[in-house]
This record gives sequence, C-alpha cells and structure tokens, in this order.
Amino acid sequence: MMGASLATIGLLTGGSAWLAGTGRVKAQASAPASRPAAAPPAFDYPGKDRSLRLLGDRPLVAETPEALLDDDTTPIAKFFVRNNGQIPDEATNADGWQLKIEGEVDKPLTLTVAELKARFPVHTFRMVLECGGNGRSFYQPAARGNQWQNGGAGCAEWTGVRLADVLKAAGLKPGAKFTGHFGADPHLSGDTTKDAISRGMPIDKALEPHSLIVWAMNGQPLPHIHGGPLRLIIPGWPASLSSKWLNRVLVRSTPHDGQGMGGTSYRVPTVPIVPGSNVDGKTNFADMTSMPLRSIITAPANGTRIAAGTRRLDLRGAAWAGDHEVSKVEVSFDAGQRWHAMTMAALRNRYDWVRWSGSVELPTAGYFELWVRATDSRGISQPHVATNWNPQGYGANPLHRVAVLAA
Ligand SMILES: Nc1nc2c(c(=O)[nH]1)N[C@H]1C(S)=C(S)[C@@H](COP(=O)(O)O)O[C@H]1N2
Ligand SMILES: [Mo]
Repeated sequence: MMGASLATIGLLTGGSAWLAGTGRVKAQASAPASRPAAAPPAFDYPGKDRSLRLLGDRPLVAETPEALLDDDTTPIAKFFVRNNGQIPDEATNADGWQLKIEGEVDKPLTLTVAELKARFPVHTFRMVLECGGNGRSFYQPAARGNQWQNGGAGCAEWTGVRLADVLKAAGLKPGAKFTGHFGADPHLSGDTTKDAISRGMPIDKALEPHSLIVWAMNGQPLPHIHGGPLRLIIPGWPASLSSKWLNRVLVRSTPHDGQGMGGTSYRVPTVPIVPGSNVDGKTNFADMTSMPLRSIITAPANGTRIAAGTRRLDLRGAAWAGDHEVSKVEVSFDAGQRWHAMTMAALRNRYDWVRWSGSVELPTAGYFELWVRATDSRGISQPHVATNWNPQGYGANPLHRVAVLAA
C-alpha cells in the first residue's frame, strides 16, 4: 500500500519515487518515471570509494552520489573521475615530468615539475572542478554522453603555480589570444595521430589568478587517475579545460581547434533550439564559458527514513555558480510553495563552493521531497527543469530533490 502511494506522489511531482525492496525510500527526482531501479555496478578502482557511480568503463567515468559530497573538501577517494581516452602509463619520476609552453611566446619553455616548484610562487586554493556535462541526465529527450546526475563535480584543495606566471615567463606576444592544452593520454582508439582531448580557451581566462598548473590535491601528490604528475585547474569553466597529464600548452592567435573543440562539443545554443533537434552547432552556438549555478543536498541522503516522531530535519549541502557567486540557498518541502532560507558558510577563496546548512520542521509524518534552490548575486535562481537543451547536454542545473519518509 505504501509503495503504491509513493509511486503516485513521485509521478505527481514529475519524478519517479518508489519504495525499493531494500526498505529504503528511493527517489530519482527529476528523472523520467520509466528509469529502471537497478543498482548501478560498483566502482572498483584503487583508492576510490566503491559507492561512486560507474557511468562507463571505456573510457573510465564515475560520478559521486550527492550524499557522498558531504565533506567541506572532497576527499580523493570520493572525487569523480572522467576520462575521454585511455589512462596513460604512470610516470616513474614525477619531478622530472616535462611541460612545454609554445606558440605565440617570445621564448618557448620546457619546464620540469621540479623547476615549476622552484621557479614560481606556489598557491593553494580550494576550488570546484565540474564536468561540462554535469546534470546531463536531467535533459529530456536524453542528450548524448555520460548520464551524470549532480555528481560530476567536487571541491578539492589544489596546489601549484599560476598558469599566468608561467606564460609571462615565456613572454606573451601581442598575438597571444587563446590557449590549447595537451595531455599524455592516448586516444581511446589507440590512434597515435589523435589526442584523447585537447581543449583551449581565451587568454584572459588563462591569466586569471586562480587558473593553476597543479601537482598536489588535498596535500597529496596529484593522483595518477586525476592527471598526476601535472594538470591544469581552470575553475568555473568546464573541467575539460583542466587538462590532466599536462605536457604542453600552445599559445595561439586564433581559437584552438583540438579534439573537443567546435561543432556541438562543449558548445551551447545562443538561440534556444527545440529539444531533440538534430543540429551541428555551427550556427547560433557558442563555447561554454562559466558553468551554471547548482546546489545539492548532501544530508539527508535520498531515501532516508526519519526516526519515529522526529519532525525537525537538519540539512546540509553545497552550492556553486561557475564564475559567479551564490547569494542565497533555500529549501522547500512542499514542492516549491514555500522556501526556507539556509545558512551559508564563508568561502575560503574564490571558486570554493558554499557549504550550507539549516533545518526544516515537517508538519506531519509521511513522504516529503526536499528541494534545494540556489540564487546567484545577479538574482538568477536555478530552474525547476533542465533548460536550453543541446545535443551533448551541457548546462542542465534543475533543482536537486531528495525523498525522505518520516514515521
Ligand atoms: N588529458 C586529459 N585531461 C582531461 C580529460 C581527459 O580525458 N584527458 N578529461 C577532462 C574532463 S571532460 C573532465 S570532467 C576532467 C575530469 O577530471 P578528474 O578525472 O580528475 O575528475 O578532466 C579533464 N581533463
Ligand atoms: Mo568533463
């Protein structure tokens, strides 16, 4: 009887919620009601939490369930993994790893990691890294690519040097307008004439003080799976720019044309298109810049059964907004009829995520969906549904929803 009523409520609110055989309430909020309830395969990788959701094993991709993003700084074990190609062989001498700076520069440089550490000021920032496709599964009809929920993101402490300092050491020529990034990972096909991925950006983003070349994550040597010994961290923009196993930055006078540039790759409509349209991205599309505003509930977990008689629910989560700032986080337990303000912790530096907390008072026992909504400093809030549909599904940031059952 309870199962039937939960299913009905799930349909009424546009998601699919059900009471699974395990006795936990499950809600795949905002997902099509027809999505099967099968448990995803476990993620089995050294040093990684087995409850990451495996999205694909060739290339290897796994996201972090929202409830696992409950730490202020995401531990390496819980940090999402995204590869486009093969995972390269592990470097035996991390400090000897070489990075080339070439193109529109006065003097091309080849620097080892040891030289980077010795020659330039070292900075540590806590910054969000977020896949451009995060939230893709919320698009209808389904968009091509890994079906991320909200867990293609994490906030780690990154240590390295400013990309700007290294570019300035090479001397930017007047024609230096864009970058192109190269890593050591082989193309998925093994074709040595192709790059697994090679993206680039306008030089202004490269020169921002938080755009780093890093060799450490959470105080540890950068793990191999996260691009060690050396990677870029370009915060606020699609993580595809944050090249792992970084071995070359090409400074260019024209936009980079590497693997993952052009067409519908990391590009979104500037004039909204009919969902499901078959377009090539050549007209009225632009490269993604800032990632969208997003908020998640990290506690309670989706499907939590609340102890009998408990009506006051303590809530926690995170919110972030690409290049922008989060100004407000609110939670509703009546499908958006009333919103309750949450408390936001201070950021430690720009591009940190906001940790938020607060509580709500449930009026009765029963089934509730908690909805979280962030607003940015421009006064723009998250939409209720994924908007600006595009073939490869970038930019979906609908409200995160969590189902709970109070006894
Ligand atoms: N060399 C290289 N860098 C890369 C990628 C890749 O496949 N190869 N994937 C990019 C994408 S799409 C994402 S989302 C992030 C994922 O970083 P992570 O695996 O450390 O979480 O790395 C980016 N950098
Ligand atoms: Mo990504």
